[in-house]
Amino acid sequence: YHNRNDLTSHIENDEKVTLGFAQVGNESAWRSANTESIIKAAEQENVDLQLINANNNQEKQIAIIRDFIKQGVDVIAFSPMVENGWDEVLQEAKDAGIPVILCDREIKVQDDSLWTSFIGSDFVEEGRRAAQWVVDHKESNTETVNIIELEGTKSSAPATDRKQGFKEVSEHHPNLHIIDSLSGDFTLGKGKEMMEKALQQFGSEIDIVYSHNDDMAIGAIEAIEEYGLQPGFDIKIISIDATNKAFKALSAGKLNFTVECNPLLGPQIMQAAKELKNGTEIPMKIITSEETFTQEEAKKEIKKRNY
Ligand code: GYE
Repeated sequence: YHNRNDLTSHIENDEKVTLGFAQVGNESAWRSANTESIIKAAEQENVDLQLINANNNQEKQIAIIRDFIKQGVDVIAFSPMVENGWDEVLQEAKDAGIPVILCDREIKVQDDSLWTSFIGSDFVEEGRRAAQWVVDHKESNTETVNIIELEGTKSSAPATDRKQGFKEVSEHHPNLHIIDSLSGDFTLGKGKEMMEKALQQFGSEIDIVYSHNDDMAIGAIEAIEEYGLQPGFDIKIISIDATNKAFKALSAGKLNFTVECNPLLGPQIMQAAKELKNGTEIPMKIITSEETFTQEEAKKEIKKRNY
């Protein structure tokens, strides 16, 4: 039988961690997989999770975080919609002694002690990998390659970094021209709308579409088909996330390449929340490992995926 203090310490350790998660929205298939991973991991790890959706609105996301501070949760986590505008509310969290975990997107603040840990991917590397495929598949070093870029949510870390990464590689190849960059806000609908606009302006001049996520790439595929061209052939398309939508389009020959971005961050977030509650130091950055997929590789991989 446990003596008194073992029992007490046991109860203290098992006291449920309360985690407030301010989710950015439900803008893409990646985001749905991310939300599901967080909810599932909280159940498995016995974490008392409150996940509230900000519907891609920063003011709402700040209000949700303020409410968690008022409730006095143990830990706050969120996927910052954009990079700027977090200093004030995170200062309030710090003053309340509540540690903050950044999930999948980073921020720019005056004082980096306002957040404790970032769990996510290296978006700049994802952009480089996308551009490397274009470099490896271009027919010549002189023939002009016209590229349309579909950007994610303006001022978000993934959009900024994926743009930068692509440029870091493409700028060494003078025949690669980004003829226009349009913001599709990471959604299928806006991605389709922007691609329609690009087709109106450039038509079959377009050789490649570089999309910052799969949902906008699927929108672009629909727009290209409705315009009367063959996506994957007349216009090649590369995207990022590697969700099921991308694997289906790769297998159908309508998408040419996708760079993985791992949404299954739930287990790492719960682990970090528990360690913070127990006063354990945790790393400032936890970067997840990722791959890339061609049409051939997609046919095999699709069976292993559940998102
Ligand atoms: O690529 C996109 C989602 O922040 C990494 O946001 C995430 C991005 C992801 O809408 O599909």
